[in-house]
Amino acid sequence: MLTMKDIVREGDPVLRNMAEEVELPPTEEEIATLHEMLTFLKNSQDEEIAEKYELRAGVGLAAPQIGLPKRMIAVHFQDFDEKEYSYGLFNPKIISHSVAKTYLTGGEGCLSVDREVPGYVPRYNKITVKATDLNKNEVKLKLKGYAAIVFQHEIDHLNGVMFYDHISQEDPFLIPDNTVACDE
Ligand code: 4LI
Ligand code: NI
Repeated sequence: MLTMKDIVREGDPVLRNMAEEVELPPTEEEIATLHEMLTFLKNSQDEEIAEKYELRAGVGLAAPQIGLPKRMIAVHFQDFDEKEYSYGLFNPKIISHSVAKTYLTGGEGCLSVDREVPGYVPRYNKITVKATDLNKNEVKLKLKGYAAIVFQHEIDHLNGVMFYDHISQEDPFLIPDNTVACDE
């Protein structure tokens, strides 16, 4: 089982490198790893399990965060209209996005970052993601608001990008034009 000791922390170059595409169809080993990443997220959100294994809660995890430079992400959360998102995805790609942006009013956290970084992280408010899921099926997901933020945060990890790269140096709480708040 994956625990916090498996999570790579900032400073490790794997978090700053471009991850490699997964050759399709994924191997059974790659599928098993992605299942483990999804289980980590579920465990991290289960109060009893999280306390027992000292897991920090997360809703998303990218393979580079466990030291694996491959284009794989897991997400597990509900958005505010109770819609469930639970996916393990290979080669996720943003194929289109809105002009309008959004940001989490509480800022963003990351399992690989053991400090609070204050500021708003502007992201596209709507995105369409194409990927291959754990059943080896191609999926196309239309996401907005919180869901769009979580997927963008995880896909960024595949490109060596950290959330704080998007925070304005001059004013961390600057809200760009055409940007709506996202409270979650
Ligand atoms: C316990 C059980 C306030 C502060 C509000 C906690 C179950 C922050 C928000 C959770 C913040 C669950 C989260 C992310 C933020 C903050 C991630 C709590 C886990 C809220 C997820 C990837 C950014 C995702 C909204 C510094 C580890 N997650 N909160 N950001 N939750 N969680 N991110 N921001 N301020 N990070 O962290 O999984 S996208 Cl579900
Ligand atoms: Ni992260």
